[in-house]
Amino acid sequence: MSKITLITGATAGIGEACAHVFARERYDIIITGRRADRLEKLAEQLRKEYNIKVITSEFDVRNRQEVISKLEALPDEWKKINVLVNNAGLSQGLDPIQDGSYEDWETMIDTNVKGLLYVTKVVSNWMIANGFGHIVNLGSIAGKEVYANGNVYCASKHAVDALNKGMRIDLLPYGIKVTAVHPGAVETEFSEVRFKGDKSRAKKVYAGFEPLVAKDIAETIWFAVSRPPHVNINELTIMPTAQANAVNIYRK
Ligand code: NDP
Ligand code: 8X3
Repeated sequence: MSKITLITGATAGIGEACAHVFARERYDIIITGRRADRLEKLAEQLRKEYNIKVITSEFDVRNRQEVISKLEALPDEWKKINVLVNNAGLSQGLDPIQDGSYEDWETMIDTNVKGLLYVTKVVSNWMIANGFGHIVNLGSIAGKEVYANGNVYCASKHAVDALNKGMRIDLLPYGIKVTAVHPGAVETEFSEVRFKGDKSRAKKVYAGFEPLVAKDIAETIWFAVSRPPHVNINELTIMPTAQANAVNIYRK
């Protein structure tokens, strides 16, 4: 088999773009997410376009038992994973702390933090047994800075930042690389999800400037993954040229 990458949250945005970039680079790919129809459609497209092997695994990263059983059910030859892209994640709401929804908070923490941990535990053990591997964690500028009403989403991405640093230390003796990519504004389904389907509010987030697109992030991840064996990119922050930090965006 070729090298293998497992991408969580490949049904949209950055995860889907990563699937295309890794397929172009001749990796066989495991794509995961909750929307089975999208996974099947993407798998077909990747097989046709790049002539690589693709398998799909439908699970919700918040469900620990499901994560473990679906991953353990993968064929043994697919457990020789070279690259894990911990991408599945989301924001829900943009409210001051006193008005925040318990449900939104739990969804973000369960997905962005606990989901990433569940997948990482299973796959890092395979990587240790295999003697190779590279874990790429999707952080955010929200994991480096805090902005008004971003409270819990920012906290969840600060947790990813800490976990990225922690797993890099813990996996050091095994030669496993660990990288975080922290993007600013990327136009995907992210804001539509954050605003629970309100497309016009989501559109305003990216109005008046040129945001990043998912492919920009996928190519950056590929840059990190394609460094020579002795080089690890610990972390990397990537912003639209029109965005200086979490809050300063120059809009025309
Ligand atoms: P999208 O909404 O376009 O894609 C999110 C992906 O995550 C989907 O494939 C979705 O799949 C998956 N996902 C969400 N919840 C779950 C779950 N419970 N179980 C399994 N999969 C899940 O957003 P992006 O591509 O923009 O986001 C990808 C990552 O990048 C996230 O971690 C996000 O926080 C981060 N990021 C995004 C930025 C942006 O501006 N867009 C900036 C910085 C970081 P499905 O719904 O099918 O399960
Ligand atoms: C997504 C970018 O600025 O909306 O992580 O938090 S931001």
